[in-house]
Amino acid sequence: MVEAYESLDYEYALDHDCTTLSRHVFQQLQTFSADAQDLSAIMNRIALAGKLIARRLSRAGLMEGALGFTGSENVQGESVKKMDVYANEVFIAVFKQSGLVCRLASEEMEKPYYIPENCPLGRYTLLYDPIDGSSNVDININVGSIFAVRQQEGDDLDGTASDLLQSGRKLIAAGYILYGPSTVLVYSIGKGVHAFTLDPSLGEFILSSENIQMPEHGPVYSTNEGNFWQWDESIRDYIRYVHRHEGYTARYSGALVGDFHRILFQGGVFLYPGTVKKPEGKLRLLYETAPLAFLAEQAGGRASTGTQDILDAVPEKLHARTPLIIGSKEDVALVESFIQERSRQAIAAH
Ligand code: AHM
Ligand code: MG
Repeated sequence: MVEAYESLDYEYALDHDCTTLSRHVFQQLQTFSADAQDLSAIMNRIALAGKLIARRLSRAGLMEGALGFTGSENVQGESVKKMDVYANEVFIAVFKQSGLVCRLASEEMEKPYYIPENCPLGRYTLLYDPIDGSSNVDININVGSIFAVRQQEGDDLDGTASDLLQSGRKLIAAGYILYGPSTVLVYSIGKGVHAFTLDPSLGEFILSSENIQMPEHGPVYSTNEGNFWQWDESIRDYIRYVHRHEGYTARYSGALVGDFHRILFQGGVFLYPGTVKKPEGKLRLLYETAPLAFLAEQAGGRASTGTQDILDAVPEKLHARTPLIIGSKEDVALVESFIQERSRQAIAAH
């Protein structure tokens, strides 16, 4: 009798240990169709990129030339770090041989990178931010990679990738890899949000949390309050509100992936609003805000620009930016209520 119970325990433990990412994708789709195989293979490639980046990050402090700036600027005019370049190239390298992805569009590249030999078959585009929160890299604090997958529409013969200038409702998968004390991959293919932890002894991402549900409210508000002086009055109203009410706590790491990860599990809200001078804010729609909005909605949370759902926002160019308010439903609605109130007052004053 005792033996029988023990063997059941093993069975459970092994099953848990063996839920790899590709197996999970097939389980979710309940089919081995060509589309399911593509998606599973794409997720596997993303996981490989995550492992390569995690490996380099874990030894970067001991390596010559792994940390610091390259001395050049990217298309957005930001100083590029050596890890940004490495991680960007890792994604290209793992997808070059895949036969799956025809285009890669990244925060670090002015134009999409085409892999023509993949295009007849692999009509997918990968959108990604190779290292999100790169100011954290040199000081050994968490960073992430953000990704999203879309089906290519049309032939894109002129190389403008104009089909990407549509709303985030077109995403078929999205997620991120968080390089923290452990490496965690979180993804959704539109069937809930699931987290996998990299088991270094196996070299595999193993399922660690399934069907994650974001709490409807949480104590955390996460924003760079150093920007207070440049914000619109409505955002200042919200910050004054949390300063004056019990039950709020501030958490801000400088890496969106890490801040979002906390909120995904524990609830709360992350804000990167626009400023009076730059109303569109800092974060990029295609590579940062839309992929995380896809996850937030899948987990029962919300993501808003302040005036519309992030997933409804249509970029006017590849590197378009949007303000971001993302997290628990109630907390996002509270921030929006301050924005609505100020706009009502502005209309009434005219
Ligand atoms: P990056 O992708 O170039 O690193 O920029 C995005 C990052 C986010 O991860 C983070 O939330 C934000 O920029 C931090 O910006 P700031 O330093 O202005 O607070
Ligand atoms: Mg980023």
